[in-house]
This record gives sequence, C-alpha cells and structure tokens, in this order.
Amino acid sequence: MPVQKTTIAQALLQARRIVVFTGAGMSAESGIATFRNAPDSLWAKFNTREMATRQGWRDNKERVWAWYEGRRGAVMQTEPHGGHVAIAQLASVLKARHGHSVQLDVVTQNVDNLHERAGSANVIHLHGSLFAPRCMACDEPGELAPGMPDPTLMALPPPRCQHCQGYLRPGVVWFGEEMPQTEFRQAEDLVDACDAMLVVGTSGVVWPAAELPINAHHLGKFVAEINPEPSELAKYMRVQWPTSAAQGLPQLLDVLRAG
Ligand code: BV8
Ligand code: ZN
Repeated sequence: MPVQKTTIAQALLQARRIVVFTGAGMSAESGIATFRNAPDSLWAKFNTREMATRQGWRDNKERVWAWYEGRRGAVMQTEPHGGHVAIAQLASVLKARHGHSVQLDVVTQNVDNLHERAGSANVIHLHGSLFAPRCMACDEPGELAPGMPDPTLMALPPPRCQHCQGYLRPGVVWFGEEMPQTEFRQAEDLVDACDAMLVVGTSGVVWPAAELPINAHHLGKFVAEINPEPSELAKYMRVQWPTSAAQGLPQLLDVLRAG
C-alpha cells in the first residue's frame, strides 16, 4: 500500500477539523476541463483576457455569456464522481471509526456544483459559481433561463435583471477582481482552526487562493496534496500523493473503513 495513502489516513484519523481545498482537477474525472495542465485545458483553447476579465466582458458580453453558459451546461450534463462522494462521506466514516464528531469543510476554487450534488454541506466558493449570476447594475442575484444551455453557441445575449433591467453577468471572480471577502475570511479561519488539510486537484498558481495551503503549512498543520502531478504547492506538503481525485479519495475511505 502506498505510504502516502496510509500517512494521510493516519492524519485524518487524528483530525477533528478537516479542510478540503479543491481546484479544477477535482472535477476533471467528471469530464469538466481543467485550466492549465492539459492540451484541451481551457486556457489552452480560450483567451483568458477575453473570457475571464472585466475588460473581456465589456468588449464582448455575448461571447463571454455564451462561454460560461456552455460551461454551465457541461456541469449540468455530468455527475459528481467517487472522489466528490468520498469527500462528502469522509466525516461520517471517521466518526464511525473513532466515535468522535469531525467537522469537514470544503473550500473550492471551482465554479461548478459537483461538491454540493455529491452531498457536501459546507462548501465555500472562493471564485464564485456558474449557477449564481448577478446584475451588473444592482448586484442582485439573477435568474438563469430554464433548461439546458446550448454549448455550441459562440454568442448569446446575457439576460436582463428582473429588478432593474441591467445586464446579468456570470457570478464568478475574474482576473483582477477581488475574491468575495466574507468567503475568503471564512476560509482563512477554517484553515487556522483545522488539524488537517487535503489539497486536491489544484495547480496552486492562482492567488490569493493559493495562500490558504501555504498558511496551513506555516501554521504546522498536516497538509497533503492529491494530484497526479506535483503542483506549485508541493513543496509545502507533508505528503504529495501522485494519484487522481476519483482514484485516491475513495481508496482513502476504503482504508479508513477497513480499520
Ligand atoms: C485578484 C474565473 C486583485 C472563474 C479564475 C498575487 C496576489 C494577488 C493576485 C495575484 C498575485 N499574483 C497574480 C495575481 C493575479 C491573479 C493570478 O493569480 N494570476 C495567476 C494566473 C498568476 N489573481 C487574480 O486576478 C485574483 N484577483 O488578485 O484581484 C484585487 C485585489 C484587491 C482588490 C481588487 C482586486 C482572482 C483570481 C481568480 C480568477 N478566476 N477563474 C472561471 O472562469 O472559472 S481562475 C481559475 O484558476 C479558476 O478559478 C480555477 O479554479 C483557478 C485555479 O486553477 P486550478 O483550479 O488550480 O486548475 P488548473 O487547471 O490550474 O490545475 C489543475 C490541477 O489539477 C493540475 O495541478 C493538475 O495536475 C491537477 N489534476 C488534473 N487532473 C486531475 C488533477 N488532480 C486530481 N485528479 C485529477 N483527475
Ligand atoms: Zn439589477
């Protein structure tokens, strides 16, 4: 049995507060494209400035709205995988093993809803959500059109706000935009209070989100990475387990259930 798996399992057994920090690699085995690590990654195919900045939105709202709607459609057409389910079950599996309550929080950079659909209750979205558009003018949450968005569209006029007729925008954090401070501070507090942190499927290149695992390391927490490739955060990890989210996480639960 790989030493990384048993080391992580041991640390989780000792932990009473766990943070699971996830990135696009967490959703890769559900068929959702990552951003940077593969030839079909999003930033290899699309222009980051055109699609994920305020200026890109100002230049061509229809192109950007169509792109995010296409990504939302891809999430709606897929399912969470065994790794998402393992995270959702981890706290109860640990309690069944040692009888203590365990608090597990998910802090994700992802804008999909796969953690929630797998049953995770406490999910903090640092970069927003594809499912939470809001009005450019009055900042009210917007209504999404019912049904499945058409992923083939290259241009789609953004809907209008029902309160003030302003344009809706994707409810995500673009480059150059500040992360939601309430969520970020919540995440920082959870990291300060945790005993162990799992870092799953992130390249660790996007700031300030990447600060969180680094803070955990400096605070002496047990931090482990589950990623087929060592990320930019690997040097801060107690353990780097070169496996995937959908393979590694269920295997961890098997070890913890076996006792
Ligand atoms: C800000 C939008 C300023 C939503 C995204 C230092 C400090 C502060 C800012 C900066 C800084 N240095 C640079 C910056 C600017 C910038 C930044 O970080 N740039 C980087 C690229 C250098 N940061 C910002 O602009 C941030 N804003 O700082 O504003 C400010 C401050 C105050 C007041 C006003 C303004 C905003 C950053 C958020 C940008 N939004 N997305 C969307 O379209 O989705 S970023 C995008 O990257 C996504 O959110 C994504 O979640 C995030 C991180 O990517 P990853 O999730 O890590 O995914 P990636 O593809 O990179 O890696 C996948 C990993 O998974 C790989 O390691 C791979 O090996 C692994 N993997 C693959 N398959 C699997 C797997 N792992 C497990 N299992 C598998 N099967
Ligand atoms: Zn409005």
